Amino acid sequence: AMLAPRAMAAVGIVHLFEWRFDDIAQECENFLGPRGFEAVQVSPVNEYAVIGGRPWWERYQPFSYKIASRSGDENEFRQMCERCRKAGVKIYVDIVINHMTGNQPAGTKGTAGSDATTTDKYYPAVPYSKENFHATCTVDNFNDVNNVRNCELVGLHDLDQSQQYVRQKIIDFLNHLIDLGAAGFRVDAAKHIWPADLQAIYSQVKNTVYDQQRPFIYQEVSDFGGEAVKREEYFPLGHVTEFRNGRELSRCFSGQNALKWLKNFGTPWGLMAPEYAIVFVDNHDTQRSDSSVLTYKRSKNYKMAVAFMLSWGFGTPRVMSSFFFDSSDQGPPHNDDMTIKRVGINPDNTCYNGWVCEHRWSQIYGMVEFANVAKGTQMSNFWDNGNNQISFCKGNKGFIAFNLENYDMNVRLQTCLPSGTYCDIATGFKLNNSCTGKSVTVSYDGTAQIFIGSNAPDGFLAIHQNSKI
Ligand code: LM2
Ligand code: CA
Repeated sequence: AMLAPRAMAAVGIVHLFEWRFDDIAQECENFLGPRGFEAVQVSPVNEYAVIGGRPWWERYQPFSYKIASRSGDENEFRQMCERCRKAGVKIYVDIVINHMTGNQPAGTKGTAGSDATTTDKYYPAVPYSKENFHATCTVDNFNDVNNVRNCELVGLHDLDQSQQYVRQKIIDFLNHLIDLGAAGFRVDAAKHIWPADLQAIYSQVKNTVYDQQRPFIYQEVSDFGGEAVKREEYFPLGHVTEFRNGRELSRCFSGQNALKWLKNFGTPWGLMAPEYAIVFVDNHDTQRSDSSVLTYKRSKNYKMAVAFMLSWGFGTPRVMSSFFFDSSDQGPPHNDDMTIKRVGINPDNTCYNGWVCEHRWSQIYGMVEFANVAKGTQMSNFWDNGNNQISFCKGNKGFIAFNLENYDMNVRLQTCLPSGTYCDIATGFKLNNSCTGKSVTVSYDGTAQIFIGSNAPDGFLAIHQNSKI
């Protein structure tokens, strides 16, 4: 059923990985807008190489800046931006501007039907030719900034963004996306592009038609320390992806680091300052390539990690929304003609047709609401059992507890909430002023008996101002 339009500030980005534009538009209207999601990250939208078997990663091999992808064409992109804007949801586009394709077999076409001679670095649909690229060498030395930024990342032909001609092609592409309704950009492989070149490009990009503000820019830079490229170089330019967030939270919520240490989670752990940080548990790369990162495949621990991220309020959170996969190259669910399958929606909000839709799990969208409610509050009353049970308050608006022990948690704790009965959004949700899950009674002194069984499917309990019944 359609929900009323929201009346609250929105928090968080959801990456609708490989979704079709028509499905995204519908999702903005029926789900994301009403539930307080601020923005959608869409997979690359410009023309890219059609690669045999249609792996997801073909989208990271641009052929031109025409808007033509497996998600839809330019017109569908424009309509999606407009429908999402009306629903209060921004569209952030994943832009691939570091490189074009690797060497592809002769005859390979782009998704708009363009030709290219990839072995000669010739892309007539832009047009780029080999003098617009760096000389061929391989990124293989992360101690050398010149190697990282001027050589080819996994064989992808590396553009020379110091050339005014190349900059202008990229600027025109970004301004075209703005004209079509984009409100921001995820800058793919930003680590491999000189910050001064990015600065020159961003400065020529116009304000959005979404709200006449600067586009929201977040740059893909993984920095675990010890490399030549530092995340700080990108702070003057925009936001930066914080990979340490997912690594540390995955360690904690898979039992490799006690939850009690989370008391000061953030910059003391080596994370960048929250005003720059895009935080996430997994992304489309780490969910395939990093087995230590929690994903939908370990759903209980994953939901706990995502719930912690959304409750803690550090940085700008991004939620991953995946398709099921068995092998790392596997592309999105598709029909016989290789078009991407529509996202099927079940009555209980979950998805079918091969889509995981983590953002439609009640614990996750429930915690997005928690994040909206708790926005701007301070954390207080951090409690732990000395090991793997913790709880804390967010102002007098929200309370959350986690149990990762192999025994039940049953403790009387301070919730900081006004007295009353609250619905635990981990086990259910509010429905016509009653709760489909566990109810929690907060007494006049703000305390409540908190029970989380060791075998509970979700391992946390969360109540907040809007879950009062
Ligand atoms: C990213 N962030 O900075 C993306 O998040 C990541 O998904 C991209 O790699 C990468 N940068 C480049 O845009 C993916 C994928 C790679 C894949 C590339 C290009 O993880 O495996 O490389 O996209 O499609 C593939 C092949 C690789 C081959 C390369 C060039 O896997 O073996 O290298 O194409 O043909 C010879
Ligand atoms: Ca480069």
